[in-house]
Amino acid sequence: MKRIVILISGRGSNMEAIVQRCAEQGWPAQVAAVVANRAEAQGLQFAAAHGIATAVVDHKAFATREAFETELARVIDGFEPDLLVLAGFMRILGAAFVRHYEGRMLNIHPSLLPAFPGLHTHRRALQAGCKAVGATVHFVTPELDHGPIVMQSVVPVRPGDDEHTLAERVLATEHVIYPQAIRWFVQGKLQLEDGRVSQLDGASQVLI
Ligand code: NHR
Ligand code: GAR
Repeated sequence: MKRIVILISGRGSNMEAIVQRCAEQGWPAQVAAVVANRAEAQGLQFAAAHGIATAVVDHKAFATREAFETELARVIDGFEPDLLVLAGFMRILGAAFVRHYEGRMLNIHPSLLPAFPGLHTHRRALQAGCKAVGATVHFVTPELDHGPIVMQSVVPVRPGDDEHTLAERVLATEHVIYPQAIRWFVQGKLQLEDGRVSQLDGASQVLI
């Protein structure tokens, strides 16, 4: 059984989708813990209600990013993860932390990378006049939102869309592609070569 630790900062709807698909589809894996950097993160309640261990490492309690990340890694490593999953985790992570989990840390980002790394992706896509947007699951590397791409979803931008309607349409696809990408990881079906990901088990994109 592969052990998955999920990092969240807020609602945790991607975390919920992962927990549910893992149970329904009988992955060779278990969600060992959900860790948040904010005690108020709503997702902690869902995790606890499902018998999953939870922990909080509040970044505001640390003087430096390094001190926060050292403690975060200590707490995570206590759960002995094979895979670390960022699911709406809102703190940039330094190179030392990222290297410690190299090749076993995934993120979902609400844009079609390499377009729009960073924050406020839907607002920026609307401002740019994009006609399609989406989400990307990628391995995490020290450079923000630049790691090898595992899976992407593409959704249309419709007349009258605002940040919120777009975010909702993209989020529905995140709940499909993130569990699929993680399932491939725990099944050992992802191959990393020359900074690119391949797998032979099905489509690497969802087109709405
Ligand atoms: N860290 C590394 N090294 N590489 C990535 O690809 C990462 C990462 C940490 C988080 C998720 C993320 C995203 O998908 C992620 C990917 C937060 C920020 C940010 O600017 C940017 C990207 C992502 C998450 N955070 C502010 C900060 O100063 C704080 C914002 C807040 O607290 O609301 O850390 O886009
Ligand atoms: C998701 O849309 C995720 O892609 C995005 O935040 C949302 C979290 O929702 N992530 C980022 O913006 C990372 N910078 P959730 O907490 O309900 O999963």
